[in-house]
Amino acid sequence: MHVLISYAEKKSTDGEEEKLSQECKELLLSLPKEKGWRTHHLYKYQGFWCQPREIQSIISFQKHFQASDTDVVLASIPKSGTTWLKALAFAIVNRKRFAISNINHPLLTSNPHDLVPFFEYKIYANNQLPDLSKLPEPRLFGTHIPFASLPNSIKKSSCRVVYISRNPFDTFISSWHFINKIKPRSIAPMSLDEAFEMYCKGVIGFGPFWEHMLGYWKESTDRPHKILFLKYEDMKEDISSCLKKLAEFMGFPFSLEEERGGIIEKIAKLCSFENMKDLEVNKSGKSIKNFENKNLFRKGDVGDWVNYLSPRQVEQLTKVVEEKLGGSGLSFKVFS
Ligand code: PAP
Repeated sequence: MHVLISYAEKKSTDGEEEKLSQECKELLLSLPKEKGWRTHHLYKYQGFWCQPREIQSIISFQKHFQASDTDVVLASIPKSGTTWLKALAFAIVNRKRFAISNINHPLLTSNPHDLVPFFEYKIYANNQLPDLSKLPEPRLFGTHIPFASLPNSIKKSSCRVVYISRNPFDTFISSWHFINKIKPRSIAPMSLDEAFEMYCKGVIGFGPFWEHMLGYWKESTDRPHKILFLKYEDMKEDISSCLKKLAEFMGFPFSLEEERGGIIEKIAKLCSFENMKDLEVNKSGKSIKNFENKNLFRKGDVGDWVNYLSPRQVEQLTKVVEEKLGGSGLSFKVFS
């Protein structure tokens, strides 16, 4: 009875929770919650913050997904360069099927999120048991879920995981811009100062950011054949070396002949920020959950945070980063 009353009370404030299963609604009542960035609330599920609808699809994913040894999972905390990594990985593993210079290459007409679907936003969003058997091999998937919460079949099979990380200063600024562009009208705009305080407390989708990064970082140092840990800033600085590393790790190394033919430069150009931002599909199309693709391409710079954060905020976030990541061996370049 208590559960029913509490849910009825909550329902009036949380429209986004109405479509959830009864199991999920009841689960939400037992979880810690905070004000959300673009939903009324974020809930702490298995140690990370997420939106109500994501929890339902994450539960299905955790229960039902069966990894195959050839799968590649591309993981990140939002706004770390996921779209870029998806484009690069798709171009690499499919280069025999779709020549990079082909004027009909799928990356010219589809957003990378449609070519490499997210488990939590797409595959399990409205379907507990999607049929994934017909996807071409290697299957490429995306996720923002922390390492500890991935299904066992991903952790235990020989499938590979590529993680892209980005310095927390730029990730914060990118998240703040993105959220204010895509939030529903019913949610008030979030000021930079308010978002900043939440970010420093760890309250952001899939955060705390430090736990997200450390989960994949530790696993990548323990099992380097299983997890490749990439940094956005390294990719901006030297895309060729990163592409070689990525191709080898995924089991699709470039041959000498391919390298001599300029394949690395061609992939880098096809997936570059400038090229992708100007494509019609990324200027006017929509992908995951009906989001406008144009919001996925803002500036693509390293160090844009200097234009937004006050000296006090820089000091505060520096302290958080030092306290949480110091001693882990993980560090970031924060200036361009
Ligand atoms: P997602 O988590 O919603 O998928 P994600 O792709 O991880 O977003 O991050 C978007 C950021 O990557 C944006 O950064 P900004 O806000 O600082 O500009 C976006 O501009 C940047 N980005 C998108 N595509 C590319 C690309 N091809 N090369 C470099 N950066 C990119």
